[in-house]
Amino acid sequence: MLEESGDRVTPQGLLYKDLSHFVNADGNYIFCRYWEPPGPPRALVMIIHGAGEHSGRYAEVVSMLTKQSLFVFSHDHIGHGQSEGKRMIGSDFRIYVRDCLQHLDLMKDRHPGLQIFLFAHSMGGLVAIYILHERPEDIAGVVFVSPLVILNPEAATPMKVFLARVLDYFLPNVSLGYMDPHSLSRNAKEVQDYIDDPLNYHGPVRVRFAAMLLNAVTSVEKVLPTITSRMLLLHGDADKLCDVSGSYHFYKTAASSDKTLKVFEGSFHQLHKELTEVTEEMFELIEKWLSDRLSLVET
Ligand code: 9JX
Repeated sequence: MLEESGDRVTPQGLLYKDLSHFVNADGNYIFCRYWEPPGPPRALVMIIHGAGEHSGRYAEVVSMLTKQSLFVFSHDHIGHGQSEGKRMIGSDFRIYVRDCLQHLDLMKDRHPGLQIFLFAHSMGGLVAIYILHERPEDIAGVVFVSPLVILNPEAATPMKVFLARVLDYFLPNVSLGYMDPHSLSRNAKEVQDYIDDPLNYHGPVRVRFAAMLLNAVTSVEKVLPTITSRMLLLHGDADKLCDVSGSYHFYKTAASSDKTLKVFEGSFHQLHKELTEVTEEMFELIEKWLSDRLSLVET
């Protein structure tokens, strides 16, 4: 794989041959990150990032996980961060899922016998639900942080949904406006960090991308009752992007016997970059949830 990379460069101009990557089924180069724990790993955790961001935004989550002797890995979705692909122009949501499964298989082969957990945020949560649907036996459990299950009903009014679908046919590149990061966290420093990070997408939301997400959210409805995996669901009840009702609905609908939902009062979307007390509490919860399940042998 590596010798094929030749002179292929990331959107930022770095050579892929100098970076961790894999080549997906369409021949696109996907940028990967790996964080090894100090000792032998107890399990693997795959981080699945959200729309418009990238795998480098999980440093705090990563250090919490590697401290627990977990081997963490992730990649930038196509069209994101240091991976190839047009920026935030989704052709098909299944490509995100397919590429994740490829990376998962790669890591399963490299670390046979280790359990694999997922840590998924926002749109990454929607990707994770589809992964669970396709490979329930491969995943030991999932931590969902503000998963995208239902779009905020105020943002996605029936009229806007209808318009997005019609426009998608004629004008897929039309801008629907910008996402406001100030509405996603109460922590001003985190908002500024997000704005200053050039690997995030700072352009407008295009019709094509919104329509793709709408379709993926609509289709997931049938998938939810088929989910049987262990899961920890974390969501802020003041989330203006992915409504908390999505997590309530997922919690009620999933067939899992081991499921936990924790709602953070007054918190916005970006729980792992929220006010310190919120972020600390959620990290403690995740640590405890994972350590309680690490020793469990799959039944
Ligand atoms: C985005 C839709 C979900 C159109 C985006 C402080 C998502 C911080 C931050 C990174 C938020 C993570 C999440 C653009 C255009 C559904 C504040 C869209 C969307 C659409 C994700 C990840 C900002 C947003 N914010 N999101 N981030 N994103 O999946 O770290 S820090 Cl429809």
